[in-house]
Amino acid sequence: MTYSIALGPRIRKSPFFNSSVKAGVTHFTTYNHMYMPVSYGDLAAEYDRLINGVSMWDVAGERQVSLKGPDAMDLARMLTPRNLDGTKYGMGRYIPMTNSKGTLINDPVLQQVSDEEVWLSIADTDMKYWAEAIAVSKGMNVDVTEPDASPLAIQGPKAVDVVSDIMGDWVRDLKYFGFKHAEIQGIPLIVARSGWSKQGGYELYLLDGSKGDQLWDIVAEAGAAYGIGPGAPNYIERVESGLISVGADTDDDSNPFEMGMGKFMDLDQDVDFIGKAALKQIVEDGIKRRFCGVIMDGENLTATNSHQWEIHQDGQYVGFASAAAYSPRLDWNISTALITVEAAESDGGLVVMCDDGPRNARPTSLPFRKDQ
Ligand code: THG
Repeated sequence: MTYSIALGPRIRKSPFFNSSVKAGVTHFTTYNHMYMPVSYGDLAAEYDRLINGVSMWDVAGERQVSLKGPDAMDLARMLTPRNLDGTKYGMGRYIPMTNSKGTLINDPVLQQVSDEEVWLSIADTDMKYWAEAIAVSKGMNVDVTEPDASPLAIQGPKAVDVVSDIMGDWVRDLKYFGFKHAEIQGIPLIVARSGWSKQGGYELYLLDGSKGDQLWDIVAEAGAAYGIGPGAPNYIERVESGLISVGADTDDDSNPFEMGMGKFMDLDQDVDFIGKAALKQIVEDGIKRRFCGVIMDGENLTATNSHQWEIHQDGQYVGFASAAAYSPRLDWNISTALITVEAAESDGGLVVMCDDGPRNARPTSLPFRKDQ
């Protein structure tokens, strides 16, 4: 059976779309209503470049939601249980966002880009409408828009060399999630030390969508000496590293505590953020599930899962596996999973209902790779 997803005007093209096509993209997903590359046809080479070299990714689908105006920071504080005290220009922060039930609805990187403007670099849910609705309901003086800003990620151990060759040695001094406005050959950018991998790297936020191909070429040329090649947020590496993908790893009941985000939560702050009462109740009742890893028996997985796979224990449903893959570095079949606390703390006896049949499995903590 062969089928493909059709292209059309309702889903947007990234400023790097033509460059990705020229570089040989074979598979897209959609992310924030934009096509986003997921493969260039050789997953083993893409994984190897990320682990050992350097890789460039069109992640323009990580759209920005701009909160702009005198109440921008107050609105940001309403949107997250994270305490935003001390936030300043140049310092990004990873923030859980919750609804009134305490459900995790997004997990963006927040950047205060100027005195009265905050950007949320969102995962794949419609936070622009949510943020505007909250602002309107609270009578806040803030404008919520999607700015012309499109991240191009450069990831892997050699990313630091590529980006310092392009931008200058100052990028070596950026702290994790640190960022700064910059320009290269007349192209306005934000340069951030971030990216959805644990291999280190940068994100160049293109601030003029008409210059995507030009920026792509600059990075490809500077990276040639280091063997750069195209890639995409890497399925296997993100599972090894335990990075959260909202929507894939979560469901309509997932709260930040069960997702392991407790360290980003401050329920005692004065701010009356959305979900505060529900989250306090969740803490009082104790969490019922835990985001963890599972290691599965059987032949090496040759395909990833296209939907969440049920996990059973003693014949009972205990949760689901969300991103399963064979890890070449660990030589294990691994998956992220959201399962009952009892199942997560058991020694084994899990059964994952994979597409090719049930596999015995055991739980483990995240990340799978403890050395990073
Ligand atoms: N970069 C940018 N925008 C993004 C992502 C990104 N938007 C979508 C998505 N990724 C948002 N989700 C995440 C999830 C995890 C991380 C960043 C964004 C991440 N987490 C580290 C971890 O969990 O170990 C660090 C968290 C911390 O310690 O603060 O990096 O990647 N622009």
